[in-house]
Amino acid sequence: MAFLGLDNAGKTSIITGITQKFGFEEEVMQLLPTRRIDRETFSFLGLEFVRMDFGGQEQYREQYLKNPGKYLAGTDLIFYVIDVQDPDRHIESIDYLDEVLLFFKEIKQSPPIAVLFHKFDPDIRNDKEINQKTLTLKQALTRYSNDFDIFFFETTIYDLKSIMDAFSNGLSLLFSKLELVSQLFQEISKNYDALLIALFDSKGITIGEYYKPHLQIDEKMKIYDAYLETQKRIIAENRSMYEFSDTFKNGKRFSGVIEVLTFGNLDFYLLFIVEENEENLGQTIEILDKIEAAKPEMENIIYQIIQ
Ligand SMILES: Nc1nc2c(ncn2[C@@H]2O[C@H](COP(=O)(O)OP(=O)(O)O)[C@@H](O)[C@H]2O)c(=O)[nH]1
Ligand SMILES: [Mg+2]
Repeated sequence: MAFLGLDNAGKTSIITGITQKFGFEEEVMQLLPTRRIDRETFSFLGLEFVRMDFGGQEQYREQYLKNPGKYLAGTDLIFYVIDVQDPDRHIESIDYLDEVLLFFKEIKQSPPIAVLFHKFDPDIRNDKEINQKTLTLKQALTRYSNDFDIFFFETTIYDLKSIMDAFSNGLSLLFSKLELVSQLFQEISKNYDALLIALFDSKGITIGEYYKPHLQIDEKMKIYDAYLETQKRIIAENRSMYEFSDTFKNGKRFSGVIEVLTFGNLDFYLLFIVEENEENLGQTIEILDKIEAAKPEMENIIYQIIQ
């Protein structure tokens, strides 16, 4: 799996964000430019992956493109990062992607490509010009879709969920069975009034997820933050289940339960979120019952995925 893009696009920051879920912003500010390629291995669903951060300075780009067989061949998944706040370099960025994809076409490989429109910070999310430029980029990129599966994401280090979503969705392209998880959650959510049901691996990568369509982006962020906080506690206290509740910006409260599912040496975290109902204090117990009811099917699917 390769992270590619121009220098300064934010590749190393994204990887740092994925790797260290907590307080990574400070660290990112002191990053030095990546020289050539940083390799790191990690495992997901029991399989080993090599994550490669390709330094994006011109001299390195030339080097990869001169000998792409050495650097790029065999890549199973590409994350291509574009800085939306630097439109002066968009053409340069597209040219680079062009050359990379030309190489893959020549060797008849077609790894899926997740394009990350990065630095889509909360304060510019509604910026007309940036949105327009991003749209133009997307239109330019669709010409690759005959030869490659290409997916778009908008990310920023100020919203870790946006980065984890892009990464999880990218990875899920390599595991066709992951769809089953989200499908199951959708089924379950019909029977129970859940705001969100999600399954994460121990690193916070989403295996599957369902949420009510009306759930706002800041509500999702809030839930994810609460989830990360709780997951930390679960690990610190060596628990197998944890209940928590918190408040959205609009004052509404939500309750959550996390249950740890263990398969061999792999831990998974099942998250169930419902809106809190003050008149019904027995609700948490009901959620627990629902999770219990859904567990056998859940476990069955995880078995299929990690085989
Ligand atoms: N505003 C903003 N700055 C970012 C974001 N991600 C990274 N940066 C900054 O962009 C610069 C380049 O990041 P870096 O990860 O080194 O880019 P790389 O060369 O692609 O690896 C650094 O100063 C980061 O702090 C983001 O989402 N928003
Ligand atoms: Mg870098």
